Parts: sequence; C-alpha cells; structure tokens
Amino acid sequence: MDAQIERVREILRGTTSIAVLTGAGVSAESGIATFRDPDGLWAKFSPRELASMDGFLANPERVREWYAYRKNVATTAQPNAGHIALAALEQQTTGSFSLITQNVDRLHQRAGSRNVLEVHGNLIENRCNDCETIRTDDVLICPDCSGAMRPNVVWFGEELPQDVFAAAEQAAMTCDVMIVAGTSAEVYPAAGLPYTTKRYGGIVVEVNPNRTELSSEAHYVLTGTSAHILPHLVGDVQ
Ligand code: BJW
Repeated sequence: MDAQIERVREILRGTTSIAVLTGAGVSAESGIATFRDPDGLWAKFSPRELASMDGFLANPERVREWYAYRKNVATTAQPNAGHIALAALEQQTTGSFSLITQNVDRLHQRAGSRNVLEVHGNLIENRCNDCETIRTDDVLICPDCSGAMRPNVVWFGEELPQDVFAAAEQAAMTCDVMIVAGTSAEVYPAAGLPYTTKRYGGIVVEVNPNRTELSSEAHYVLTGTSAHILPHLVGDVQ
C-alpha cells in the first residue's frame, strides 16, 4: 500500500474525532456528474439560469424540470465503494464523527452514514419560497401559504441552512482530522471548513484524482478516486 495512505490509516486509527467534507467527485463513480470537471454540469448548463433565484423567477418550469431530471438520476444511482467506506469509518470511530456533504443526492445516507450535514440541501425535498415549508411531494404551489415551491437546495447567493452550517463549523473546529474528498474546494463558505480545521490544529487529508485550491494547504494529499482510496483508509483493505 502507498506509504501516505498507510500513514493516514494509522492516524485515523489513533483518533476519536473525525470530520469529512465531501463534494460531487465522491458520487462520480456512481454515475452522477460533477460540476466543474471538463464533462461536468457547468460545462453544459448555465448556473445563472438553473442554480440561482433569478433563474428560477425567470423560468421556474425549466429549473424544476432540470431538478426533476437530476432527482431521477440520483434516486436510480447506487452508492459506491467510497460512500460505503465512509459509512464504515463512522461505525468504527469511537468518538465524534461528522460527514459534511455539499452533495444533494442522498447517497451517503443510502450507504448507511448517520451523522450527515447537508450544507447545500438535497434533491429529494422541495421548499416553499415564502414560508419555507418543506415537502417531499411535487406540488408546485405551497398548500400552506400559496407560495412557489422550489427544490430544497442552496443556490448561488443564498445563505446555507444556518443550523446545519453551524454544526459543520463546530465539527471543523473540534476534529483532529478532516478528510476532504471529491471537491474542487472552490465554493464558499463550505470550502473554508478545511482551513478552519487547520487553524484549530487539526490534520487535513485531501482525496482527489486532481489537484485543487486546497492541495497546497492539506497535510496529506492522496491522489486517486474516492472509490479507490477511501476503502484503503478503513477496514482491512490492503
Ligand atoms: C473526484 C472524482 C472521483 C472527480 N473521486 N474525486 C463571486 C460571484 C458570485 C458569488 C460569489 C463570488 N465569490 C464568492 C461567491 C459566493 C459563492 C461562491 O463561493 N462562489 C464561487 C464559485 C466563487 N457562494 C455562494 O453563493 C454560497 N452562498 C453564500 O455565499 O451566501 C452568502 C449569504 C449570506 C447571508 C445571506 C445571503 C447570502 C452558496 C453556494 C451554493 C452552491 N450551490 C451549488 C448548487 C447546489 C444545488 C445543485 O446541486 O444544483 O452547490 S453549486 C455546486 O458547487 C454545488 C456543489 O455542492 C458546489 C461545490 O462543488 P463540488 O462538490 O466541489 O464539485 P466540483 O465539480 O466543483 O468538483 C468536483 C471535484 O471532484 C473535482 O476536484 C474533481 O477533481 C473531483 N473528482 N472525479 C474523487 N471519482
């Protein structure tokens, strides 16, 4: 096994406080497109039109249709070895474990992860634009206040769910190790969490096939896909 992977494995075995930050790359091997890779969603679709309030107000049907398509992709996809390894790591950890995800596909939960903090919402639920009621059916008009229902995700320029992000920041401040997997680490405020961990004295481990904004700051950079690398960090994989 690669010496760096072996070293990180030892560190994880000796710690009782782990945080993980995941991004779209963790679901790539489940067949879900990332955003900023050359074949990613933002190469084909406009974030301004599809992932902003202005885009929704201009053309709600188009935005809802795009999210319905992505919800279908997510619900028919299966968790991969990376998701499963992170669920196993949570089981093995005797102290605190937080899985902070920017992903909206729910694959971590379907793999068995329990303490999942969805900082960018999810594709499964809809939320009323006015009264913020959350529903899992597909009504277009809120039955409570007649506001427009929209996907329960966080678009550009929108605040992240406050309680969820506060818990993520707390985990970043208090963990001994943060694993950062499958994210370009470009979208704030989530991208700031590994720097918080570092500032508070924690170790930052990046898992990614490509270098990112974070690579030069991480203590360990494990180069490879998450479905390949993450299983090596837990359990008995040699
Ligand atoms: C693999 C792999 C494999 C491949 N294994 N790895 C200038 C202009 C406008 C805005 C801003 C600005 N400067 C800063 C901002 C703020 C903005 C921001 O950060 N923008 C940057 C892009 C510059 N942030 C916001 O707007 C946030 N809100 C905010 O700041 O609010 C302030 C506020 C406060 C108070 C009141 C009101 C407002 C909100 C950000 C929301 C992001 N939303 C999205 C869409 C979610 C819904 C949806 O899914 O449609 O979230 S955008 C998209 O990016 C999505 C992701 O969660 C997020 C991060 O992407 P991620 O996950 O990192 O994916 P990629 O594609 O970028 O990277 C994939 C990685 O995987 C790569 O590194 C690959 O190498 C790797 N990979 N295969 C492992 N097999």
